[in-house]
Amino acid sequence: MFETFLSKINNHSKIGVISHVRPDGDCIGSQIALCRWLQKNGYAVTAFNDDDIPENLHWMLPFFPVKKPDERSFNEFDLFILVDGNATHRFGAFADWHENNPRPVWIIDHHPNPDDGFEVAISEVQASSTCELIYQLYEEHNIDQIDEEIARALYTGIITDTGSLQFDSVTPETVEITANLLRIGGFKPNEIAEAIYSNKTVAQIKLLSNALETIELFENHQIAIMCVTPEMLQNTGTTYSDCEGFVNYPLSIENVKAAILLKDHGDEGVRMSLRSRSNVDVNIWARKFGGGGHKKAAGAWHKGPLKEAIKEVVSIGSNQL
Ligand SMILES: [Mn+2]
Repeated sequence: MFETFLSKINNHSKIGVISHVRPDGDCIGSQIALCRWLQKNGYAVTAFNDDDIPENLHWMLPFFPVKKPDERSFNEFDLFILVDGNATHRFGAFADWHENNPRPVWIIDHHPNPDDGFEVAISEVQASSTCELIYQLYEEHNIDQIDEEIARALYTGIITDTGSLQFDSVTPETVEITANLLRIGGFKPNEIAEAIYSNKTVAQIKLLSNALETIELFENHQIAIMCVTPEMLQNTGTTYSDCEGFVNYPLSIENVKAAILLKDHGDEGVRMSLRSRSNVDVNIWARKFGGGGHKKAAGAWHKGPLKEAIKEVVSIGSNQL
């Protein structure tokens, strides 16, 4: 899988590695593990992300720093590698800079329908996570280069992108890789699980309680809708970043095939997170609104207002059932 990558990488010396906006465990885990690989093999490497790294991933940053770019940050690099995304526009400031500054761009990713024009594209839609792909880079090159910190970073990405090894993207190989990472890393699953999941604030739980009250079922209980509004954030002293994982609650209702969490951003529109636990393809669904993602998890914006967004997302979804 990494033959081309390994044969061409030594044509470069200064490499920028960028993870997607609104970062998650898989993009940060794979970014850190890739940067450490490049560093161990003699490349000068810098990691960039436009956004704040979620609080529950901060423990990973000492393994490799992730910086916020400014417009001059990118000039010094002769290669860029984008991780966990397959369209330049998912990578924030880099997309604008790159329009006027053509440089080779490679991707390592597992989302469907990649854009054209990447010099090297490791695009494996069936992979559970980008972290699983970075593990394969180490395996094809020198597995002994995975140290304890890299093992923790890769493990985190696999766990967060697979709902803790529950999704249908998980193969026997995924579980074997996860087991190897536990062995190499010398940590217990609960250490990572607690760092990632058991750090909710009381305010977040109150917000969840508000959001649960909004659950509505459509199409004979096959589509579940949940909303979060600015008033709820104000009443509980929270922000939209506190809604992480909320969509799994409506998705866990019996007979529900797909769930959508709608976050009302007022004039900016409505942010929709779509999840499926059936053969309903929420990537196709989200693309009708100009968004996208995976078959089982995708996102999109609606121009609003909230009531209109609910109506349209349900009517488009009903054609998919
Ligand atoms: Mn991913």
